[in-house]
Amino acid sequence: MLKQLGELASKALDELNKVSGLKEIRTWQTRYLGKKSSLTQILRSLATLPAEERREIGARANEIKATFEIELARKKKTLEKAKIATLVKQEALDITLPGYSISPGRLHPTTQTVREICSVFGNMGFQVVEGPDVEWDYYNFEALNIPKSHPARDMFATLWVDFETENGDKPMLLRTHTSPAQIRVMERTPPPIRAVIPGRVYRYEATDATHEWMLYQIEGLAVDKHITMADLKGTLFEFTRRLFGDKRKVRFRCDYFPFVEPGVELAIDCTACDGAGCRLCGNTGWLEILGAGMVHPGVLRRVNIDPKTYTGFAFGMGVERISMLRYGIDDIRLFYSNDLRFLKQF
Ligand code: 2NM
Repeated sequence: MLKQLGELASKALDELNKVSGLKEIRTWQTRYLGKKSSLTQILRSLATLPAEERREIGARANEIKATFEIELARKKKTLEKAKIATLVKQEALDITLPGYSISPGRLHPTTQTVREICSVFGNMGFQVVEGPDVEWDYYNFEALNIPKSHPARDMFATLWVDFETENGDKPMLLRTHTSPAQIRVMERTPPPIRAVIPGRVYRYEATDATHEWMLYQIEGLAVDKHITMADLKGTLFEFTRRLFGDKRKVRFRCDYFPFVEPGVELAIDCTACDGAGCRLCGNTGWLEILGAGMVHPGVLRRVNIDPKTYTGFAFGMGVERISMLRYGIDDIRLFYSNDLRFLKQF
């Protein structure tokens, strides 16, 4: 059998040497390495041989198989090179033609705006933190002064993952704002705290030009001794100027959020009409950018921060809304319907 193997090897390699085309090489491969080839048959029959013979013949047969594979690959390469050389010679292949260009990818407009806003606050000393998208009812509502009976729960049409059960399992939901992550930051960080939290939030509602069931928010938080409304105004005034330019006027008005007291809404004079009134600002001359306020003492107490020693301000904004105002986009659904004609403009 050893002799037979030796003859097979020299015959096969001899033939391979004479092969001159890529088609022939496939025939050779089937004949000497295919399922029905003598080599494969021998390898298959090894199990039936006595142990000593099996070792010797097995080793030799495998060695030959490896040689065949190496030589086959080498031959293929040589033939392919020769083929290309012939084509170039015949000028059938123009190697001076430029290649196909690969169009570079880009960041989604939301990602770009998130990064820009985080970088503005980063430069003012805020850390960027993230929290979970799936939250406990406690972090999303209870800890933020929104108990079950509170009418403010109507402000959020919630996507529930799990309801409270009789055996006391806690209700779970897709967070309706990024504030629960602020609670988590305050629970684990002793003041001073400066944090911004970007992330997805979810609402159970029908979509239209200004509503999506999933959107991005960025919320910020500063907790320290002696933090006042003046710090809130100064920080957010500076933020709007860095994002919208230093021509902008800024307006603060009273607003209500259960987790702050007092609460405010910040608007800038319309970027399209400079306050004269137009379609973008609904003829009011103002664009509402974000909500903010001084963190409610009840919220601080719940995370074991003493409101007699520490105070804080917090704010929150919708990222898509900011992109829409900056780029003049009139339908929020464009962001997540994956139309490249839209996405490629940013
Ligand atoms: C807003 C508006 C006002 C806010 C408050 C908190 C916390 F956890 F510190 F209480 N986080 N975010 C806040 C305050 C968010 O979004 C419109």
